[in-house]
Amino acid sequence: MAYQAFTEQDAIKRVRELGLIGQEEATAEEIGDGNLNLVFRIQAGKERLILKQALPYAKVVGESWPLSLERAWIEQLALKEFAKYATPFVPRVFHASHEEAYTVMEDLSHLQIVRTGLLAGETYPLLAEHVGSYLARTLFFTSDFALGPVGKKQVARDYYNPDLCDITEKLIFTDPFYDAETNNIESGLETDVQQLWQDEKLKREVAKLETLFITKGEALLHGDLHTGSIFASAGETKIIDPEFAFYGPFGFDVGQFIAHLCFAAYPNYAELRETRVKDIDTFWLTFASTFTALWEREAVEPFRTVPGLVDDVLSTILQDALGFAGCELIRRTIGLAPVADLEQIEDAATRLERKRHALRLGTVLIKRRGECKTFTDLRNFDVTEELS
Ligand code: SR1
Ligand code: MG
Repeated sequence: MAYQAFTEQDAIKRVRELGLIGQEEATAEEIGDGNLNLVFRIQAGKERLILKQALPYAKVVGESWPLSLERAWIEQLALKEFAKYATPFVPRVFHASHEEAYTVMEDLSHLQIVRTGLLAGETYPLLAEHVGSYLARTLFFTSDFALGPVGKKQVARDYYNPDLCDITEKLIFTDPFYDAETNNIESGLETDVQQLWQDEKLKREVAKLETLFITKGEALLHGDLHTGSIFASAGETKIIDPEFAFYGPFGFDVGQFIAHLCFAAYPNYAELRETRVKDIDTFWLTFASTFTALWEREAVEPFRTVPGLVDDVLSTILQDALGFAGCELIRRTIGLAPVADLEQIEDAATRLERKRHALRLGTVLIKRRGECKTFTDLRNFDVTEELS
């Protein structure tokens, strides 16, 4: 069937034709609050489903920013690929249509989007551990270390995702560092932003990180792993929305998640800072220990028994991740897709102070990531000078 954007009734009709619901009365609601897609929640008796359909443009900007529909197909392939290695953390896919650019999947409305939950004061005691385990498993098992050179390239063939990589290259690695139209700079931040734009050392490091993002095809990435891409409860975690999936550097997803744990402290920094630092600790320790255990058990890498090699791999992942986290902190503060963690701070002076903090923290992480060869270095890292 040729592509057209669905209405609520179209969505119901399609899942009925597929036999995913019966003839009973059904309702559908468009609940998409992201930047790119339509998301319908369909209810028929006790059955609840999600139908997600790509639009041929970026919803957040409008039809002036066309986008390939291919991302919907890539997203459902990635969900299935990730489910092989991290089943408990991935929503189930029931059906996908390449032509009509939609996927029908498990409804997760018994869980909450993590960013929304954290803003409402919710806690997710297992979140950091779950995401650490999910990333170690999905990244390791889609890499050369597990698949070998032939197997990895066979998987990588499906994840050529130019439009979505272009968004990331522009919105994360380029526009925030120039006076670009897409930027969204709050009044009062102009001096800080000018300083950032004049920082040639920073731009030099950002350019290197962008090159890593473009060229270092180590593993199948989620590609947009922020707290709005995660559903959770106290005991369960599901990672959704991998439409930005492509073969990129191990450190990219790791760094994005670290950046969004930092953002999650800003609504109440004095109270939340320590908890979020502990979350980053737990996340990294779970990631590193799971990755190391998989390496020892499953790696097909001929050099896998060389002492210290896996530690060197993890050291590079950490340094790359800190640089990517820095870029994400900066772009969500002054770029096109801001985060509620900062925007919902009601007091203007506090909001500006936290945004300045995010810009400085991002800058320090990018420029000084090379000093953090181990996580202990990061724990001992004195950022007070730059952040005072
Ligand atoms: C035009 S899309 C803007 C942002 O939304 C997505 O979630 C990605 O983070 C992208 O950079
Ligand atoms: Mg998304």
